[in-house]
Amino acid sequence: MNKEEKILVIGSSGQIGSELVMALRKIYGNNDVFATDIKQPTSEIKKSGPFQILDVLDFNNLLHFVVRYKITQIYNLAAVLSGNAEKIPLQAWDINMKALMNTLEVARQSEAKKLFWPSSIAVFGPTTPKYNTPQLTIMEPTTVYGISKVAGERWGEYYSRRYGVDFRSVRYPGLISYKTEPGGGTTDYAVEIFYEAVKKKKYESFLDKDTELPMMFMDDAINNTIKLMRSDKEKLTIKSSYNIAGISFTPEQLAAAIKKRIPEFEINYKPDFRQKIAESWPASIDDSYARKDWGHSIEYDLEKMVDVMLENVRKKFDE
Ligand code: AKB
Repeated sequence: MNKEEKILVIGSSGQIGSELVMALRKIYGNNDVFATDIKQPTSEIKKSGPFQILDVLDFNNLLHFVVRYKITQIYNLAAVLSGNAEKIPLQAWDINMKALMNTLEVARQSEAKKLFWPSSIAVFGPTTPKYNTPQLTIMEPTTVYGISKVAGERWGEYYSRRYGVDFRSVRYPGLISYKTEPGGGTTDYAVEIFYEAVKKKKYESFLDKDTELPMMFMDDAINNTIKLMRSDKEKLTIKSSYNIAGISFTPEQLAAAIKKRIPEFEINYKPDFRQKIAESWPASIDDSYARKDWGHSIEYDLEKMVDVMLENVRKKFDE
């Protein structure tokens, strides 16, 4: 069955894409996973299989690509993240929505019926229950990124019910990884801190010390994303996007875990505009639907994640 799948990853040079492509190539074979982006990819992606510059905003090119390479599944990871989107609200809305609508339409018009699109904890807002945030609850986001994610979830469900597009999605928490740095998110502090801890032994956090947010190590995010995409469609009761939980912590707790391993490490706090965004988001997530429907589970707790991050960020500086 794997042999017949041809997979297109849009946004393959970003934080998620650069790891997802390699994981998919292990499963489906190097030549059947097509990496595309408007930026150059990592050398490992370039060397291991097909990569092409492709702009998801160009509908005709996208459709042509999908038909030409007989694509059966699309992962569309292109997005302007929360912090950056607040600086260019209208542009961010246009990019995020057009990127999604183009892939939904391509899925409708082609054989690439299975579509993954990432939603986010940003769909929630200050009126949402903050702890153990339920799957089905109040969604009144205050950021343009969050508004685009709620709208995107609705459109995904619409295309699924009306046109039979096999739309699948998770609400990612902050993702922590070392291969490619994130860009422009509110949860990015939890990645930056490792680089600064290794390089300078100090970090100035743009979120306050007690701002608790849901996070997840990238390996868990990738494994669960692929698990969702390989699950039986009949088992999926949520047609929009699944809550998935990883680990929740504050900047102070993360700094303490780093200090245990780097005793000289110091942190100070200088909250900027992203503090307000973070305060509007949940602190922890109830992912019981994802666990029950398709077996969502995680392997990395805070301690294990900090060990792996420090080991690999150190290696990067030694290279
Ligand atoms: C962001 O901070 O914007 C993202 C997200 C939680 O979706 N990491």
